[in-house]
Amino acid sequence: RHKFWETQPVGQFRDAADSSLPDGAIEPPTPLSEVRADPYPLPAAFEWYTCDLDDDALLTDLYALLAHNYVEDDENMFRFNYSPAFLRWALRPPSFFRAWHIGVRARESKKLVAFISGVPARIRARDDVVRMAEINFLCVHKKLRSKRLAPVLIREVTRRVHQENIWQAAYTAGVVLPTPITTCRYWHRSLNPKKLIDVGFSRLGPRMTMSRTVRLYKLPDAPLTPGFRQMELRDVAAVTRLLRAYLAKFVVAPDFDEMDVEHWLLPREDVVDSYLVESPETHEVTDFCSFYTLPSSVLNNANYATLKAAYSYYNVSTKTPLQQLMNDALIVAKQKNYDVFNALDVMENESFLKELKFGPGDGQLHYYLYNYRIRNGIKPSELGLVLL
Ligand code: MYA
Ligand code: JJ1
Repeated sequence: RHKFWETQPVGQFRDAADSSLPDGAIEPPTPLSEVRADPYPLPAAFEWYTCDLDDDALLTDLYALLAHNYVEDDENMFRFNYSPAFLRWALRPPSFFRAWHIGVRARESKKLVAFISGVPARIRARDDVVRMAEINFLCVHKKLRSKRLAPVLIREVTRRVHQENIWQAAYTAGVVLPTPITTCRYWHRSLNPKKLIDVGFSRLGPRMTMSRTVRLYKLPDAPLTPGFRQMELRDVAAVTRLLRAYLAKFVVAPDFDEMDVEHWLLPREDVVDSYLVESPETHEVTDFCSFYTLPSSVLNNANYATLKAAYSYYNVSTKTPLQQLMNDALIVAKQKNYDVFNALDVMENESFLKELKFGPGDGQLHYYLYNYRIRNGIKPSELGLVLL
């Protein structure tokens, strides 16, 4: 059934019932001297091309490859449209490896036709902190689909990760592969219901008029919680403490240090937004919320070319109730002109989704680990990891 995935050290569907297999690495590391030294062969018309994201021309080519060929919804109405600034941010965290930004070009025209990337991360599974690669942005040009290029890209990124003495990876996909550690649902909170309905992202509910719908989703003009403000550089230590203590509650979560928090959570315009609550009395940072910006192209609509979507990222509440904190996140997203606020049912998100008028989407997101078994998997609420 899965000619490629059956050969890989991942949870196999046939082992699902076998509870004797232990948690942890599926196969041991091999000596670095035994890691294959040269790239896997590609069909003759193509060549490997390690991408330099400092190069604006390359970044533009990568942006265009993804904007035209990356993930769509099940009815092909929308396609993710990651911005160039977002791609630079996502692919260059602390200690990133340039060799893990892997392009495939046509030898003749030099056109970029496929891509896969990894970035290093420390991810904790139960009490085991593991160095992993986070694999993302796997893309093959529409005209080159179903030619078994994806397995070559995956083998090549695996080889380059192994060369750094890293033997595990984390990734997400909209498709079912052997074997998810958990399956999450996307939820959506309308901020601009009229546009969402006009582009076919949502529908007018039964017995609802447009004006009733607009009123239903109305939000205050400004955040309500006293002390709610943007995160700044001086907050990195406090946010790291809050986030580390919070993520410790989950079965699988990143192990963030201050450098990671500075990279992943310090606000960058139209890429990532972070807010916190600083107590007006004690000046303590007690709560934190964040979202990243990922627009989607609207395919085949005469009136609109893009949807501006915010995606819930990491949120921590110790004093402000999570629901109130996320309501303020919705308010600032609305102020900033986002059309929709999206969230997965990970961490404690279930506790606010319905109350804040999120509705379930038609998309799922499956989470995977490579060469790491978690017997029986976990629930979305036990997952403390959000990939971009
Ligand atoms: S998920 C986002 C993936 N991208 C898209 O969905 C964009 C639009 N689609 C495409 O560009 C293509 O359809 C892709 C497949 C490139 C997805 N993850 O070449 P093929 C398997 C893993 O003939 P194509 C993300 O970025 C499929 O089951 N495998 O197919 C995370 C089959 O294998 P098998 C996938 O459609 C990526 C084989 O590929 C996926 O032309 C994590 C068919 O190949 C998928 N999303 O190209 C990658 N889709 O026969 C794994 C299909 O066995 C990382 N397939 O069923 C693993 C860890 C590596 C590092 C390890 C370090 C230690
Ligand atoms: O965005 C998604 N679905 C939308 C649009 C559906 C259009 C028709 N297929 C959706 N809208 C309903 C919203 C409504 C708002 C008011 C309240 C009720 C709900 O459901 C879906 C997620 O739901 N997105 C996708 O399908 C995109 C792909 C998701 C898989 C991503 C793979 C990630 C790649 C790895 O990095």
